Amino acid sequence: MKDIHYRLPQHRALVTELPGPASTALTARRRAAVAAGVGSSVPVYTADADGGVIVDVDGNSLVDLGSGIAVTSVGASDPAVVEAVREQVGHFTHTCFMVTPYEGYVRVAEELAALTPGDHEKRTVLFNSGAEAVENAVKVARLATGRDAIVAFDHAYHGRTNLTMALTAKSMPYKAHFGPFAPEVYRLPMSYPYRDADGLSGEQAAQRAIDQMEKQIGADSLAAIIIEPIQGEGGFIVPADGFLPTLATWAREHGVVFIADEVQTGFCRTGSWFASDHEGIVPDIITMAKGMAGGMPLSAITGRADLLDKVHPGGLGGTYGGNPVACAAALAAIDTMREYDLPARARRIEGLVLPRLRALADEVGVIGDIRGRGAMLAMEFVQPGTDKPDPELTKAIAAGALTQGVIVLTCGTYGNVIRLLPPLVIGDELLDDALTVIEETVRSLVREKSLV
Ligand code: PLZ
Repeated sequence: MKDIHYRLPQHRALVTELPGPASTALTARRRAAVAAGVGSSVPVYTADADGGVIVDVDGNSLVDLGSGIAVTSVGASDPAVVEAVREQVGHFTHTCFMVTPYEGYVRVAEELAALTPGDHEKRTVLFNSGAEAVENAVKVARLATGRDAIVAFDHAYHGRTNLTMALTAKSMPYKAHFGPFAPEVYRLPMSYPYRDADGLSGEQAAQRAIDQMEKQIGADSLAAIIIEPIQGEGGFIVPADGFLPTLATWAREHGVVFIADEVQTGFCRTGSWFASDHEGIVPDIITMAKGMAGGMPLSAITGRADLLDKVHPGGLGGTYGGNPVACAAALAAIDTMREYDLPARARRIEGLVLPRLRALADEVGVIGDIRGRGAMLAMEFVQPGTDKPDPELTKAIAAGALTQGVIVLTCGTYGNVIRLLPPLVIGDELLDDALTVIEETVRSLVREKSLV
């Protein structure tokens, strides 16, 4: 595997308590200026970031196991991305692709056609955020099929705009009091091996959803099924083998557009370019964002040419969609993913992390499930001897790891999942150090709370 050269020292080093005085002062200013509705998981302000570390405004060097929610897969200051952005801003920052177009947009579309699953003819549209990509995938599916209904799943997360709130499952904090929501969205049971009845196969779980689609909606009213191949915010839920292919096959047979939301799973995160690749799924439309542009805001839908090209000229777009600086960043980030074989690095991270998490689960009685793929791995915390979620312990683990300088994020419908999403360029030693901190934090909290 090709060596990565870092700009910042790749170590964990605390020079103040966390948060330090400079972060605390910024928190006070923030309270007076930034709306309370915007949260931050970590009360520490960023000064610099590279590889697997974030340096804060007090000079602390923290290990980043969150990647800004699965975004900085190539690192937060990948030299190729930095250089491409510098070069592009020196020429033009914006023209609007709908006014005077530019090559970068076309090249990104060519790359996405080559990288996404399937060798059929494809078309791409670029946007700014994951939610915007999801909205547009639904628009295309409705127009192309002439049908209205959309199916989403339990535990799904698809965004915070009005339509995507309707698709997202969890009320608090994403939806509560923000309605009314977009109509014609139906929610069906997911395959969640840890919480499903013992022995329920992926095919059976899919059949349970298919029965509901046929009985409650009717296939000929259904425009699209949208699903995350591994659910992200909902708890890193990996459906049982066979679930996704069975749904995809049924969708194809009934002219229902199968949309894979790979906003979180895409671009090498799960050990292949897309999570759909693992089960050989070829989605009709795939939504992408996060990891694709090395931290710059860019999202995309790529899908079957016959579907995308049905939309009338001018029907899709937006002022900033496919901004030239974001496109330059994406092309550089994709080059880095190839050059350093980031799918292989994600698999290597899985190989280093999974055995450690499994051993920890065997040792303490509070981890109900270990799951995930590549560098998208999670532990689900429960009360000892039960499958009852323990969100308080989960929160305490994230907070405890942070005091030691390790940033980990939580997720899950029940708030009881610790998820690991390191930058794919993180070094082995740094990862090893961060895992040791997590293990020690879990052990000491289990002791302290007498959870046996
Ligand atoms: N689809 C699968 O994971 C974003 C959201 C964090 P945007 N996930 C992180 C939060 O609390 O807002 C996401 C996703 C999947 C769509 C989205 C939405 O992407 O770029 O945040 O709009």
